[in-house]
Amino acid sequence: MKKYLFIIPILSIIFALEACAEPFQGGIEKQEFIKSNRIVDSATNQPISNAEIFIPQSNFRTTTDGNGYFTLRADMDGDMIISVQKDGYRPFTTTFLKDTNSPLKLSLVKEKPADISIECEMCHLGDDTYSSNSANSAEFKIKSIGPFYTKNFQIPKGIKDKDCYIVIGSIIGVDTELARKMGQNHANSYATPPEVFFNGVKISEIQLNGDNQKIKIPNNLIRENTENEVTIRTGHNVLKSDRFDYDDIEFMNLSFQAE
Ligand SMILES: [Ca+2]
Repeated sequence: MKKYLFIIPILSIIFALEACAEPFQGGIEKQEFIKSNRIVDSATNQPISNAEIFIPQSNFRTTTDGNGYFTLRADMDGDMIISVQKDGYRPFTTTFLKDTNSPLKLSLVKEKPADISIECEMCHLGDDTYSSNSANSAEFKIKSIGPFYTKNFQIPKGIKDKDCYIVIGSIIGVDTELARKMGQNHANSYATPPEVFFNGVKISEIQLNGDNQKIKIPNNLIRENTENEVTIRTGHNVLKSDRFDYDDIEFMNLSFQAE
């Protein structure tokens, strides 16, 4: 046993030297982040195998192994949205911050009968012009669909007396004054907050970037057994005067939940 204890430090030194010998490529050091991350069931804490992980900004996909582990082999040089899908569970997104050093442990919540997924894709709102100091601008890879997103979806009967929410899985790029105060961006100016409308009535303003933002829907706005409309309109820069500038934002995983 003593012999092995001696060998391990030697091997460590050899590996450390190997790591130092990593060649520079085109003057840029090749960097890869390899992390052991895990996905579990929020109620039982049991690992979830074969969950699909997707990072739209880098087009990176992987799945969890039999013990719920997954590895990120992406050049995570900025804050990015990680999306997780698994049958029987609510679609899940989380914002991975570039200075995150510890492995991720993500908890998925079982799908409920009243859950309605409105949008799984990542959406970019704005005009595709933004400062490099804008929150998360380095991650914008998807072309803008314009200043607003709108979608109709059916709400079944028997929902009206429950607590109903529009849930935004993750949102990045919001450049409000509050987001700037909280250190989420370093832009010189700021923008009005994105607004959320339900059946034509404004129900919320989004002041900050982040995950799992739940917006309560007033029950009198909900139409049962027919189509309902949700709209997200991005804000605009308040200090620029030479041209109208929409705030460029991205969101992913929009759903309706009743509890
Ligand atoms: Ca813009």
